Amino acid sequence: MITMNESIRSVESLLNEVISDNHSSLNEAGKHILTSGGKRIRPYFVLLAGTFGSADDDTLIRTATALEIIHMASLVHDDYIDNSAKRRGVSAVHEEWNAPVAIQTGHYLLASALNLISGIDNQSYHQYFADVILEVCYGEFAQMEDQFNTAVSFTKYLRRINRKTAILLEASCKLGGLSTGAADKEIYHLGKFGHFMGMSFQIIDDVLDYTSNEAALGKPVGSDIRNGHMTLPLMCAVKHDAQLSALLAELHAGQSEDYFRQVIEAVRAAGITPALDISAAYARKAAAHLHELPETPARAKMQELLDRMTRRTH
Ligand code: 2DE
Ligand code: MG
Ligand code: MG
Ligand code: MG
Ligand code: MG
Repeated sequence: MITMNESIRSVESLLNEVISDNHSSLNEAGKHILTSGGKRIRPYFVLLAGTFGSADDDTLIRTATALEIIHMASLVHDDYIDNSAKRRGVSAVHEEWNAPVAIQTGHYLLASALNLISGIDNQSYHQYFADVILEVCYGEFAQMEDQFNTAVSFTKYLRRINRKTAILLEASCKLGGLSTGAADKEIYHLGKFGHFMGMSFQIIDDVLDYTSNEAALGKPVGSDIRNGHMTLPLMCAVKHDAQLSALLAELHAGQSEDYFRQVIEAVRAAGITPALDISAAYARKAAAHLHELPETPARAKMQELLDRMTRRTH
């Protein structure tokens, strides 16, 4: 079995190989997102989870690379949908080029990922990837349906973030185990770990949208409420602040900057601590599943990444 560093390099070179073809603008837009400094979280977890089994490096590398490309595709489309001009400190594809290039780049990346997966001779893999991509799309649809719906429930919010974010991290951990023939019980705990980490992670993302700033985060802040997305910090704040509920009755897309500033202030005051508590509870659940796995260096690394991801402040 190849080492972790070798595996990371293999993923990186496969990413470069896949995202280079003869269509120059697609190629450039693909490279733009590829080189914008992503943390490669999903590939990392595929590779770490892969250490719990022992076989087939090729499947593992393909899986890690494909999941990163699917993630990249979803971000290119997400930034266009969210009208978000920046990602990782550089301009989003629809901003650097235009909307048609962003739409096409997302499709191109998604097709490239599927092309990679088709090289894995296992029908259940293909089905699993299709299911994951469908869930991400359903999560995004659910979010669209609930846009500007200030009465959306906690349950719906949790279901939505599971679909749009946690499912891909769950898949990363589970597929790492599946690719290398880990025991069923280990695959189960890897999947649960990924799921709970993903829930914690997206709640932090939703908190940072209220608390951080563009320079630190590399993407615009305050965009969820401007786009009419009700997230956990807002939902928690509403429970404690009757004035905020009254304010939300006036929420619509064209509201004034002063209005959005008032909402953001109210959420900062009452919604952050409870949302972070819920995120921390998910991180603890993730850690509990991690501790059901054999105590290895990879497990320690996964714990370290969990801590870093779920305690980040920007
Ligand atoms: C990020 O949420 C969620 C990303 C999922 C986007 C899925 C789309 C469906 P955020 P940030 C667009 C298409 C799927 C494909 C092509 C696989 O809170 O704050 O908007 O980073 O993330 O913008
Ligand atoms: Mg977004
Ligand atoms: Mg979005
Ligand atoms: Mg599309
Ligand atoms: Mg966000």
